[in-house]
Amino acid sequence: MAHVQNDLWLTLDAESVTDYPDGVNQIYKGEIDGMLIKGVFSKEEMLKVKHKLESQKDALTLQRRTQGYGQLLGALLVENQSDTTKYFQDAAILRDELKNFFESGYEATVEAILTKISGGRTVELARKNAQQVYAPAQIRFVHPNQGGIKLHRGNEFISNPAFDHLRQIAKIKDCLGYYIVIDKPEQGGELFLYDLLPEQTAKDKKYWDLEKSQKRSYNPDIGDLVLFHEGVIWHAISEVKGQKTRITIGGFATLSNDEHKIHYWG
Ligand SMILES: O=C(O)CCC(=O)C(=O)O
Repeated sequence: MAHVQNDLWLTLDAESVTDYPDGVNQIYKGEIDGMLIKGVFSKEEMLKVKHKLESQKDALTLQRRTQGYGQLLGALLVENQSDTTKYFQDAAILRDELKNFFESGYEATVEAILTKISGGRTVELARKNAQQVYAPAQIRFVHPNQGGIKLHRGNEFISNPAFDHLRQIAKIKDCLGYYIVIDKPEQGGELFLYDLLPEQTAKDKKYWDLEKSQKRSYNPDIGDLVLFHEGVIWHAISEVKGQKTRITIGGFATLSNDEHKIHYWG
């Protein structure tokens, strides 16, 4: 398979992303909704990552945080509003731990793939200064029978003061999201995109009938990377079924305000 194009969604091999050299900007501008890039990490590497996550669980400096859908390992930017001190401390710890988890280099691999679709822009992990560097991602554990990750989109959260610095350097409104599958559940855990929901404020969403809404679903495999218009398109992760937890690692990406760079963070 070289690539398959359905409406505004692309499914491609990691080698074929070069067919979309300005892909990040095309998603940012809404020309493409997203892309599923196959085999960015090998299944063997992801299996090792999963084993390390499990076997080193209690030895890690960072502890998993409980979330509605399960657990999160990483730094949480919106945790303390404008006080991002703890965020940057946790981000530094996570960056070190990712070096131990990913033999191939997590940041190097993500940057290499984003660079191929960056329109010639430099891809850089967002940073506030030499000491305060954003985390490249969060690791999300979606547990079985907990309802999945509820309907949301990035633009709901960007007025949080935690984003004040990012707002100065990057176009965080309408930004992109990405995630890579570390382990798949037996059933469920698909990404659902809802195209026709009203453009209302987030508080109205509890009244929306998601069952009846038009939706598309994507089910990436272990090692695949999904990059999509996370800030704009309402989306959810369906409930996980079976015994296994769905494990993904991901974050956000967008153009710098001067459009010379692509910044990413988690
Ligand atoms: O599957 C994931 O890691 C989360 C995907 C998602 O909901 C997001 O990126 O906003």
